[in-house]
Amino acid sequence: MKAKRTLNVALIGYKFMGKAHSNAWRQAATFFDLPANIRLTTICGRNRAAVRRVAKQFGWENVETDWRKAVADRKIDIVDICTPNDSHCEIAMAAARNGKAILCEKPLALDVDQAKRMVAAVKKGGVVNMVCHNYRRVPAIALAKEMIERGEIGERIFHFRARYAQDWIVDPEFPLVWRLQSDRAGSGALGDIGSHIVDLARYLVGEFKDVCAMSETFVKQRGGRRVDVDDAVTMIGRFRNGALASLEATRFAPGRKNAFTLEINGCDGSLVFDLEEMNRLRFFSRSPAAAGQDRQGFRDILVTEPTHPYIDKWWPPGHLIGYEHTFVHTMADFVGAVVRRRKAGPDFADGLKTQQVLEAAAKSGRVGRRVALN
Ligand code: SOE
Repeated sequence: MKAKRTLNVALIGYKFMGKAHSNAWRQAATFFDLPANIRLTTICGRNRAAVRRVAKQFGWENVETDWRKAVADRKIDIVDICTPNDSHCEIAMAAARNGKAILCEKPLALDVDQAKRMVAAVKKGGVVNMVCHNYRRVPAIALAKEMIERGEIGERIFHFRARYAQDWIVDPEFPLVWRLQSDRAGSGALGDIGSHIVDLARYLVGEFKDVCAMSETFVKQRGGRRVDVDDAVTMIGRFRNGALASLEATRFAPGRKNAFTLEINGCDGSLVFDLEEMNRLRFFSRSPAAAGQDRQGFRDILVTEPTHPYIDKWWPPGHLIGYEHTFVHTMADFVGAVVRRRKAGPDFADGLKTQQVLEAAAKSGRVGRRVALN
């Protein structure tokens, strides 16, 4: 039996996403029969003491304060980018030049121009690459994808409707953190959480033909500094396959902590998902076989069967999984792609298409009219 190769990972970033990814690298190696061993080789961050604490907490072997050294380290196979959006491009391009496989947190970049450069770099480097849109790997979302592909809600989709709502910056006294600065984040709710629902729209329904959007910055000053990103955005759009999109991303919905819901209506049925009940998928079928004339209604699927995506690696039916498992599923699929040198969706080319929709939405908000996607 050929010994498994070992993939050395360098993680750039150590805060919220750095911790979610650290946990996921460990759990993927534990719960999934990966085609390679995973080594938590190096974790990078500017604050050595803080990075040391996270390294100790999650078992990273080495601490580095200069990401360039980690990216150039010949023993590193995978670079995992969990930094603020403004450094994604520079780090990814350096990693591609050094022949590293790259996992990059969403959104891919600050703008389309950077995203295009990242796509060109990974193409030139011939390296496996993925954008970490973890919600694609919620089992209920992966099941929805399978059901749509099997035609269970019909060949024709009419509507994709999604809302991603949070409330962490409703307080005007909340400070101007990097996610609220356009030079660090690129945009506000649009790129941070809007990128998730645009990615899911593209994944579940198809590519956009055009979009029309309106955004608002409700709190215009924080700490005496002007807020130059959107606090909320509302988008409508049309897919190339004729379906209509209604999307909303807001950080000003008191009580909604990290709530995203989606509904897809097809000619033969509908699917409904709510992240606050992430182990469930609601399904309505118009097919006569599904229910007698007076027995129609949404079926509430508990997505915990071993036949459901990823679930066989976890617990018996009815024992639920959580937000952190979506990152574990992402790492497991990414490692498979790295070892087999195949595409791991969504890759950077996907990330570029999502960035183009985000940029079209921002442009639409500025010019006050619909913007086509070329
Ligand atoms: C903040 O809005 C945030 O951490 C996003 O950046 C993540 O992508 C999302 O999954 C949770 O909320």
